[in-house]
Amino acid sequence: MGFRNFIKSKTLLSFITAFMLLGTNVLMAQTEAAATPGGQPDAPQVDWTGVSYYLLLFFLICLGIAVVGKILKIYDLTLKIQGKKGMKWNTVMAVFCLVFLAVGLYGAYWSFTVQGSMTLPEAASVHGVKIDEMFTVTTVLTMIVFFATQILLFTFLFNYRHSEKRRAHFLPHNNTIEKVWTIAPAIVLTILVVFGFFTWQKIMDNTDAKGEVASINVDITGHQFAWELRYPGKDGKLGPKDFKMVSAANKLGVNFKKKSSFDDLSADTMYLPVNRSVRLNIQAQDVIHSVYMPHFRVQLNAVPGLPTFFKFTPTITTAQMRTKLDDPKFEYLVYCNKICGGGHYNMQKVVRVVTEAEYQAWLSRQKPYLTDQLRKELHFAAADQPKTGIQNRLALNN
Ligand SMILES: [Cu+2]
Repeated sequence: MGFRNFIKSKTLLSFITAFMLLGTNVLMAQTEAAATPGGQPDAPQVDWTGVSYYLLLFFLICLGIAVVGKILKIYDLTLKIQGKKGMKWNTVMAVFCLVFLAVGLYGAYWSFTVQGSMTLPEAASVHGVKIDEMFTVTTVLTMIVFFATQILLFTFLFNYRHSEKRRAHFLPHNNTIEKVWTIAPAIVLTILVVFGFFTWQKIMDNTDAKGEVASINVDITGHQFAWELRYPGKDGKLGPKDFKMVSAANKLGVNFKKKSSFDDLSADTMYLPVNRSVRLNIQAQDVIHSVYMPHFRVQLNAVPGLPTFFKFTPTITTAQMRTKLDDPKFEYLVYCNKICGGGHYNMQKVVRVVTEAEYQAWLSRQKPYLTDQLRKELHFAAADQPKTGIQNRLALNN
């Protein structure tokens, strides 16, 4: 036994030593990096010393609890040796249950108040408000169940702890109870699912409402690792695409056999006019990406070979949101929300919601997708097939 304990304490000691060494190592590496003139002191760093500190603290607390437990056990034994009754372990455990309930409920309260304030600002789109409503309803319902069941569970454990004066009642089966706890959650869940189903159907409804101005079509294409944007030109139509036409100058593979392709514009920032319906045409060129615009509660996967779209209406301009959040640097962003490879974290673009006038002014400044280089490239291609209409049109444009 003695030897075994020795081994155990040795393992524990080497464990603690390893953690301390790891801590100092990382600390030294960090000071070194900060001292190097070429180092980037501003870059966010994971504070591993902090992590090992908390792990150590956790193990120390466990050790402390174990020591207190042993002391109580010895106290208990001495009581028994003296011919006394010994400790009431059931009462100790029951009190611990109440303590656990109080600490747990405080933890839940803490996460609501502290982390709750880190959630997204109010939805900046028409359908986003509905999604938020659904989220609130689900959260309120599940939280009622959470608090009720936790309080019941731990107060029952406390109230009905072992007692010499009480006999437990044996209840092998009760149909009424079974029915209640099966049917009640089934009804609540069905309501939530049906509610969600109709909301999603409304969001994905692609028909224009009566009297609504036609949606603005914006092409968003994901590839490793960037989003490419294409806006329609004066005709309001986006030219069709063909993956076989993708080249260095024609990144998206726009088909220039169609007239509608010629006035298409390429853009670096996604500008959207406020209160106008936008239809994002979503595509991917290599792996699955995901268009994610959290402030508008928009997310849809970009799947290679499967064009999808998402129609929504932004309601709050960037300027308005900046005032609301009291953050003059605030920008809406479109992210990629699928881990699509090494550069995934960098796959984002700024989205600016502006007034109609600002949007038109911005649109007039955008460069055509059909660059000089692409014209040259197409001209060569057209020369091989003299019978296509492209050559003539290109000749006119040149
Ligand atoms: Cu991606």
